[in-house]
Amino acid sequence: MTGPILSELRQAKAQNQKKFAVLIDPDKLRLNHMEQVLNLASNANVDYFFVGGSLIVNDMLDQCLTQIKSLCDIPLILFPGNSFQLSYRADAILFLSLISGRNPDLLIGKHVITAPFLKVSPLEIIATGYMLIDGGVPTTVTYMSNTIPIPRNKSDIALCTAMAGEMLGLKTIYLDAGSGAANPVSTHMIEDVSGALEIPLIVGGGIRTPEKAYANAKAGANLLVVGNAIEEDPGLILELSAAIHEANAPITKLTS
Ligand code: 1GP
Repeated sequence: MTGPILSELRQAKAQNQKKFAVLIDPDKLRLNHMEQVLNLASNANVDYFFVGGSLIVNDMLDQCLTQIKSLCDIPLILFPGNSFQLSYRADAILFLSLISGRNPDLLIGKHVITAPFLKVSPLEIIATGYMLIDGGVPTTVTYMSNTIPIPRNKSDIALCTAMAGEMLGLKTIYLDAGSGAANPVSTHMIEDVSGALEIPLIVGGGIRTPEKAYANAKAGANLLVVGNAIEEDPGLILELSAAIHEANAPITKLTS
C-alpha cells in the first residue's frame, strides 16, 4: 500500500515540483534552538522534517518528535542512523537499504530485526535505496556503516546502483554525500541518476547555499535535504526553501 508521503513525492516528481526537508539531529539541536527552527520552517513552507542521526538514543528521539508535533504540523519522517531509532511519534520512516555498500547487515540484516516492529506500527514505511557518495571528508555514516562511498566522479556506478535499486522494487533513491560533506553530490551525478529513474530522487549532504540547492533541484533532485548549514544558521531555511521552490517555476519563453 502506498502511503500519503510517497504518493505526494511521486506526484511531485510527475509534475516537476520540488520538495524541501530540514534534517533535525536531536543530538545536535538544542531545544531552545529547536523552536526557532520550527517557526522558520513553518513560515518558509518546508515540506518535511527528517529526524535522525548516527548516534542518538531513543528517549531523546521521542522527546524531539513530541516537541515538534506540539509546535507545528510539518510531517515527520524518521531517517534512522541505526535500528534503535524507531518511534511511533513520527509519520513515516525511510526504510533504508545501504545499496552503495556491501555490508549485509545494512542491506538486509537490520531490516529483518525491525520488520516485526514496523509491521504493527502506524508509520508509513518508505523503502529507500540509500547511496553514500564520497563527500571529500570521512563522515560519521561512512565510519559507522563500515562501507566505502561511491567516488564522486563515478556517475556510472551511481547510475547502475540506483537502477538496480529501482528494479529491486525500492520506492525512492537517496544520494547522500554525508552530513557535513565538504563536497556535495555533483549536479552531473544528479542529472545522470535522475534521468534514468522513475522513482523519486532524494539528495542531501553538504548543501550549504540556496544556489546549490536550486542547481540540484534543476538537475533532477525531487527532494532536497539540508541539516548542518541550518543548525549553524537557522535563517538559511527561508532562502533555501525559496530557492528550492523557485525551481518549480515553469520556464517562460521570452519573446523578442
Ligand atoms: C545527511 O543528507 C543529510 O545525511 C544532510 O546533510 O547535514 O550536510 O546538510 P547536511
